[in-house]
Amino acid sequence: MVDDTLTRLDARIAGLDLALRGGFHPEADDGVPTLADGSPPATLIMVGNVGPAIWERLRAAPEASGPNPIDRWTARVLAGLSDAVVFPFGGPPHHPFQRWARRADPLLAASPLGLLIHPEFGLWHALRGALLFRERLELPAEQPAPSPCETCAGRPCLTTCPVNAFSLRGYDVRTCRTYLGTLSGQPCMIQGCQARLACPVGRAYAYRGGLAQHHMRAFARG
Ligand code: B12
Ligand code: SF4
Ligand code: SF4
Repeated sequence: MVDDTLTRLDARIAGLDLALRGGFHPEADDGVPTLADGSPPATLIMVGNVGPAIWERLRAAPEASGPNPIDRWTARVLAGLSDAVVFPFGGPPHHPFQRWARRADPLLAASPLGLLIHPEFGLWHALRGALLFRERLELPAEQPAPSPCETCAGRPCLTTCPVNAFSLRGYDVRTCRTYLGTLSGQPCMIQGCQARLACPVGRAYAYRGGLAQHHMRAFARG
């Protein structure tokens, strides 16, 4: 049975255009920080966003003007929902959010781009915060599924980048950023990363317009 706390949290988070992305009971080697009194949290619940819905809400938020609007908005709206909250930003050192996200949701897998892929949402989701609870909450049992990458014909994410920034060796960040500063790089700046857009999975959730451009501008600034 799913815990009442989770049911209430789910409604609260959905009302913010965010989504609960699973949870787990941390072990010592998960690297989850302790609570303010030094005790280890018994439950971590991952919060993220799926698709572009978050953008309209952000545009209306007081954080819309000024630096890092998504991070500042997230910090405000997630405060007080749990015994502690930690964020993917603010490092280095960075909390291992992708590792935690895979522990929290067995449907997630690493894609060749370094992003986690979900069988429904594809590459179009992000991690916004991890809610830590002193209590051990009852979590739904999720079953893993094969990664869509395993059966992907042609792996277009690896062949679409005009400057071959993604390869099986990893992501050449410098080559990508340099290209984004050129005239030819403007389709990436306006529509989003062409390699990410080439993925056939979860296209209905792809970031569009303002959200795509916001992320690209933030990334290009470094
Ligand atoms: C540093 C960082 C970057 C760096 C370096 C990535 C790298 N080569 O390692 C740079 C600036 C290049 C980067 C870029 C992007 N990033 Co980034 N990044 C991070 C950050 C803050 C820390 C990663 C880290 O070092 N973790 C510490 C280690 C110990 O944790 P880990 O979970 O075990 O680490 C994993 C990652 O490092 C991952 N990884 C390895 N190589 C790459 C390459 C890329 C491109 C990515 C995204 C991840 C990745 O593999 C590790 C093992 O699982 C995370 C947030 C976080 N706290 O995790 C976001 C994060 C990984 N990024 C994310 C995203 C979406 C991006 C971008 C696609 C978009 C953007 N934010 O602008 C871009 C890619 C640019 C493009 N062409 O579109 C998302 C991924 C969501 C998902 N679906 O998986 C995260 C989780 C942020 C979030 N709020 O959701 N990123
Ligand atoms: S294009 Fe294919 S290999 Fe690349 S991320 Fe999408 S499903 Fe995976
Ligand atoms: S943003 Fe453009 S240049 Fe950078 S990796 Fe994606 S497709 Fe390549």
